[in-house]
Formats: sequence, C-alpha cells, structure tokens
Amino acid sequence: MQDQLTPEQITHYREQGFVALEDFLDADELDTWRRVTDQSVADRLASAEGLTNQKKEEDPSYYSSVFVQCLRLADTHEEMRGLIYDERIGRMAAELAGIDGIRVWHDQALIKQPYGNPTGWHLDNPYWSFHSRDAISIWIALDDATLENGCIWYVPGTHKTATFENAVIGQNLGELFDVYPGWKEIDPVSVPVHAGTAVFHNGLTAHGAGANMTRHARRAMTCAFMPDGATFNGKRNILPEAYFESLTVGDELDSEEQNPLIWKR
Ligand SMILES: O=C(O)CCC(=O)C(=O)O
Ligand SMILES: [Fe+2]
Repeated sequence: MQDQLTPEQITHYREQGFVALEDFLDADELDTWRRVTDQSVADRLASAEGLTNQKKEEDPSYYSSVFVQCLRLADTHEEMRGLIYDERIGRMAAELAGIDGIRVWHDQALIKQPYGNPTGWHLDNPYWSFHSRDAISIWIALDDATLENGCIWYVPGTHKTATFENAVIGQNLGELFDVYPGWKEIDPVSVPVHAGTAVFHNGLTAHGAGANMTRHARRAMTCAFMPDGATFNGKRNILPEAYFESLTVGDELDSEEQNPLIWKR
C-alpha cells in the first residue's frame, strides 16, 4: 500500500475537495481487496439483512440499479474488518483532512452493475448522523473506472461553499444544482482511474458517477470517516435504535463500539 502523501496531494485535496492516488494498492493487495469484497458482498446478499440500501423505499427500481450497495461489511466479515480498520488508511484520511483523530462511520461496497444507472450528484455528509466539514471518504477502484463504466465526477472546490443541504440520489441527476445554483458555473471533473487507485473526497464535495454502459461490473470498496468529536445532527441514518435514542443534537461522535477510532495523532 502506497500510504505516503505528498504535500501536493494534500494541497490538491484541500483546494479541490478530492484527490486520486494512483497505485495505492499493489497487484497482490488488489487481488485481496477484490476477493474479500466479492465474498463479503455475496455473503451479505445471501443473508437476512440483504441489501443495505437506505433509500430503496423512495425509488426502488431506479435506485437498486444505480449500484449494489452493502454497508458496514467490516461488522460481519472478519477479513474485511482487517482491510478497513487499517490505521494507515486512517492516518492518510486524517492527514488530508488536517485532523488529529478519526473514526470509521461506515464502509460500503458500491458495485455498479453492467448497464447500471448513473449516480446522481450529491453530497455525502448530510446523509449521516453527525456533521463535520472534515468528514472524508476513501473510494478504492477494484476495476478500472472509466467514462464508459461510471467513474466518479466531482465539482471541484464545492466542499468550501456547501451547507448541509442535499439532493437525493434519484432519477434527476442534477437536482443538487437547484439547491446550489452557483455551482452551475463550475466545470465538473471526471476522475477515470485504474483498478487499485484510491480516491479520497470530502463529505461536502459534490460528486456523482456516470452510467455503466458496459457489460462488466464497476466495483468499488469505500469507507467514510469522521473526525473524533463531530456533532450529532438528529438523523438516524444507520445508527442502532438504542444508541440513536441516547443521543441529543450537538453530542459528540465518540462511540468506540459504533464508530471505533481508527487513528489518533
Ligand atoms: O460509486 C459511485 O457510483 C458513487 C460513489 C459515492 O457516491 C461515494 O463514494 O460517496
Ligand atoms: Fe457519495
């Protein structure tokens, strides 16, 4: 794993709200991430819990064809836990974000199937139960992600002006731009990458992905992180009921059980 960041990469992340790190995984590591992701997704889909796709009620047939989405695989799959809870990844995320302590919010596999729908423009952090301007995700390409099969796109710099208003990942790809009309002036950037590349993005950077026009899956394994001490915003999202009920808006993210500290300076 190429876990050293250059000052240029850190600057790129802070200015643009994302950065792609080519050759993050070597060939052996890529094989492992592919195998463990495929296995844990297959196990999850075969289990009672099944697809952990939060918005299937809203628009079931469209959303389920955006991607196969399985959340918190590290909770149920030991090998995935080993991959996700790698303190080198936590350190990199914290260095990019410029924070001293970082917790796992959730991992998620995002498999855009052959002929899959595009991923509508959205922000990540507003979906989650805690707010922070320094939330950050890693998105690891397990296949080459191309313009043809649905690589990620970003609207550079939007993490600086985003509030926590959002759009749903629905059939109207560009709804987010009605929420933030000023962003229509900024050219979106596509980020096609080779398998094994890691792309980090801020939880408030506008992003989406194209349709998969090919007959092969575009697999990605991702993980969202939040700073230690991010503040509860009242949303349940994926929180277990008892923990959710125990929280008051403004409480700090500090649950070792639900959101382990992956790295601390
Ligand atoms: O993989 C995709 O299509 C979307 C990725 C995304 O929205 C994310 O990682 O936050
Ligand atoms: Fe996202």
